[in-house]
Amino acid sequence: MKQIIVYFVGIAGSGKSYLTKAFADWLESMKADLMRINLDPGADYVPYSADLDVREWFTLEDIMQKYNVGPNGAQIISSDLLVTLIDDIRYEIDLAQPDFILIDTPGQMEIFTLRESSKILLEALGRERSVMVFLFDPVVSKTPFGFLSQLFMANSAVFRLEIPQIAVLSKADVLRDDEVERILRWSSDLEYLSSFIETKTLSVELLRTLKDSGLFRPLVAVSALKGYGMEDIYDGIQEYFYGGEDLERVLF
Ligand SMILES: Nc1nc2c(ncn2[C@@H]2O[C@H](COP(=O)(O)OP(=O)(O)OP(=O)(O)O)[C@@H](O)[C@H]2O)c(=O)[nH]1
Ligand SMILES: [Mg+2]
Repeated sequence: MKQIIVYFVGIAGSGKSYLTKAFADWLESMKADLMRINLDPGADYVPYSADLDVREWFTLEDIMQKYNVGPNGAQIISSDLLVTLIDDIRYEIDLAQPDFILIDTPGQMEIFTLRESSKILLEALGRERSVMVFLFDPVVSKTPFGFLSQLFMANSAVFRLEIPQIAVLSKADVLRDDEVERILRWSSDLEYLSSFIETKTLSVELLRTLKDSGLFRPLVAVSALKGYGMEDIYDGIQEYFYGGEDLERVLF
């Protein structure tokens, strides 16, 4: 059985840290060994107890002071500094030998998806055993164009990181049932989504292209708060790495 690394990626405030916690708790209840890694040096608070935390090395605040830059500059510097931690992270993983390594990525998703250092880190930890959970923000996803923007962001993360993706509708508990249903249907039924978008826009053509390229993925509704959807994430991982084989037999 191979170790699996799960990166939680999504826009600021989309629920990455809480989902890291909820999925970790769920895996633990299934008796899996895991590590939780916080890669966000700007986090004031993380809701889980991190087994490895970038803030042990530096925080955004430290960097702002040391380099005399504002928060955005500090984000970029801290992202570049991540590569200096690779050996330490690898050492800790080798020591603990967990089944799952859950990685909570920095608040601003572009810091993680667009900077070269993340790709170097991902490569060093093992691309072939990596998967990302991409969180669609529930409020942004409520409107058709908001949903589309999230879809493009999700795909930009795939283009950049080049690892498989499980797309989830985060914090689904904040939406009404009919809203959840509609968003899930947008993600699986191109014609239905098109009917919400004015025709003659580029978007409809773009959607077809995305669909033809296999970049249109059905969303899974999850709630870290209520704890649902964890098994779906797990099943998605299972599908990617074991082609539908019953992972429970392999793992637990
Ligand atoms: N209702 C509800 N609220 C949630 C859920 N998950 C997270 N939240 C809330 O949403 C806010 C942001 O959640 P985080 O997990 O910190 O989001 P994040 O993507 O890690 O945020 P940054 O790292 O700051 O960008 C917090 O105030 C949480 O309490 C959920 O499943 N349901
Ligand atoms: Mg966070």
